[in-house]
Amino acid sequence: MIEKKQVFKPNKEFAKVANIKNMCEYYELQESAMEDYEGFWGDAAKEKIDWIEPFTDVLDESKAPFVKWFGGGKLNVAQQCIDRHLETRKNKAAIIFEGDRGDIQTITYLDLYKHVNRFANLLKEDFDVKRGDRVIIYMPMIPEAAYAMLACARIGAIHSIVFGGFSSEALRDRIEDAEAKVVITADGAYRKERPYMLKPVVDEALEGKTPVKKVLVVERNNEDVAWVAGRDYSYNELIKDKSSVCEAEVMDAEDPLFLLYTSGSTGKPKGVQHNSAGYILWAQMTMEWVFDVKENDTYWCTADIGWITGHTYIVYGPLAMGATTVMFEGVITFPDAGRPWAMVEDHRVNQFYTAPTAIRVLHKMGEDEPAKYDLSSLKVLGTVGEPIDPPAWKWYHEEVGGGRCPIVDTYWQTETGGHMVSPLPGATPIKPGCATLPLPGIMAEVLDPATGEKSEVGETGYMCVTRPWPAQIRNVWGDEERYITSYYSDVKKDGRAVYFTGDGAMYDEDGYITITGRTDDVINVSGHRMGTAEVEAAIKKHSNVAEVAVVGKPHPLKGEGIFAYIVLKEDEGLADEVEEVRTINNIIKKEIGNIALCDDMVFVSGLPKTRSGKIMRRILRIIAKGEVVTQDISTLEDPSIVATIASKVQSCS
Ligand code: 6R9
Repeated sequence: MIEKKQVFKPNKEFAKVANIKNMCEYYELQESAMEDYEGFWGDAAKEKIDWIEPFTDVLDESKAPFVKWFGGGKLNVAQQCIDRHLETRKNKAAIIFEGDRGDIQTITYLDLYKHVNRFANLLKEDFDVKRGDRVIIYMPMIPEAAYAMLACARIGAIHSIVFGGFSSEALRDRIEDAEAKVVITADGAYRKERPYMLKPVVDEALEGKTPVKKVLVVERNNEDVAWVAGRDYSYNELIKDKSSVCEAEVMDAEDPLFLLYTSGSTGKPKGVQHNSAGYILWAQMTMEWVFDVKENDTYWCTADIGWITGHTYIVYGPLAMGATTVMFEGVITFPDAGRPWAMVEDHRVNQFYTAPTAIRVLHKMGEDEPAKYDLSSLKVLGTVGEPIDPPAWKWYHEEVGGGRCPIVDTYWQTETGGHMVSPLPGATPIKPGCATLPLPGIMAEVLDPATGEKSEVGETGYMCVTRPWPAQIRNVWGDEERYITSYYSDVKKDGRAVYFTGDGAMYDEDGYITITGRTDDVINVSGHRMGTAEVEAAIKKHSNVAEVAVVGKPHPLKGEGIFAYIVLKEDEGLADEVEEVRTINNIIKKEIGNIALCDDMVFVSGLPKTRSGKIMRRILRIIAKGEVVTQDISTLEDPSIVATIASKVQSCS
């Protein structure tokens, strides 16, 4: 077993040519940001972005926590990702697509330019999409999804991608909240060599009153789908006669680029709003620093574009820096757990980025698979989404990375736009399971919420960011109050509200940061955020449910599983419970999607509550883990309920 304390120094050969070569360079950069914050970011923005008009102001904090970056600057993010590369990279692969069934497409930067412009013209001419309009993208992992994103960026429309695993109700909620006028979808796609469908989910989501006027359907699996005349249009038909030239809209630095809905501890998912310049700047900078991607490298991130990782690290970041990004439609364990390694070998992948949950599954299903392939092209391995446990780290490092590739454990969130705390592969001595240090320019600190002071070594504190950064969330779509209460109301430093991530964290003796997990009612299932309140709201839709409390429980593969305690209105015994589980699962599938299905559902006679009626989730978490409740429960409304619940859970497990 690798001890957590073991330190892995960067490979000297790698460091020599890395973008950041040693810790001195790192500290110099970070100190220069501390000394002259606006100078640091202003220089970066001047160097990295092809401005249509230069910015006149770096950071405006006058309405903090609502901030503005690069005021006066004008740009277009699609140009930053495509046009500016045409001079030197027009025949370079921008996207290498591998389909579920092994079909491959290589899309050069020039191809990408044409596809995106045609798409943009289609949206403008046939769908009347204008600057500032919201466009929902509900798509499989196919190149057209990336074209759709960039086409929106090109004409100044705001896209909001909804993960293809979300249900019609979840899609409807997001459409309504964003007041989207267009949905871009596909008939479906392929998973494990079988077609699956998306269009029917869109049809359901648009039943009744909806702001959506038109639906664009990309044909991928050519299965039959229902068609609403005057609303549904075929992409493959409309795109045929579109011009491959489309002038890019001149956008302000702070014009919104996209919304991405994510779970919070309360209420419905929040529309995290990212704006143009700051987001694309940081997407590009972190690609260069954290993955150390070089001109001839091929980079692969296994995420889905429905999550922030797919936005920043499949599409925007790699393309902004002119890299080659691999996009994969399929399932990484199909046809067997050698699939990703076969792909690394085939495409000579240099940087591979995935989630610990995927590593655990690949390890379990195919411990010896990596050895069957030539993985010598790999230079950097990355993880994201949740803490990585030592056995998974060790296997990833030794079997996949051949012991030579640094593992960058990247800590960040939908709201942060890009990486926040992460090793730099040529510089940072790495400790397994530890996200290490804030990236240059990022003032991430672990604070004691009571005092706003830095936490002591070994004490869990709150993971905060004490200065605004360019890629930060700008607002919760249409809800400024929620932006403040969600992120700027828990911690103050020197009397000023600072950004709180919702995560706990801890410093070690070297000042390294280890993320200890969420401090709120958000659970992390396979690296995806799930709000307990959302799952509870879905379960409550069942007419026979009186009360419900959902908590996270450690899960060997998923990181955390979903555990629901349910009080039924009429409890008619065990036979009924089986039926109720089925009914509730169906409701969850309809309201949220399969990703929110509970791992455990236990029917109990009551929930532990304080006298003021607050559910004691802490106790429920302890019982879910199978541990003994040792804390004082005498103040509960009905202390005896704890033992009753615990014995029910024991009998179910
Ligand atoms: C990028 C992404 C964010 C939450 C975050 C934290 C957890 C992400 C992590 C990590 C430990 C890491 N998280 N990266 N925990 N180590 N390297 O995952 O965004 O879906 O918004 O989730 O994921 O709890 O707050 P998002």
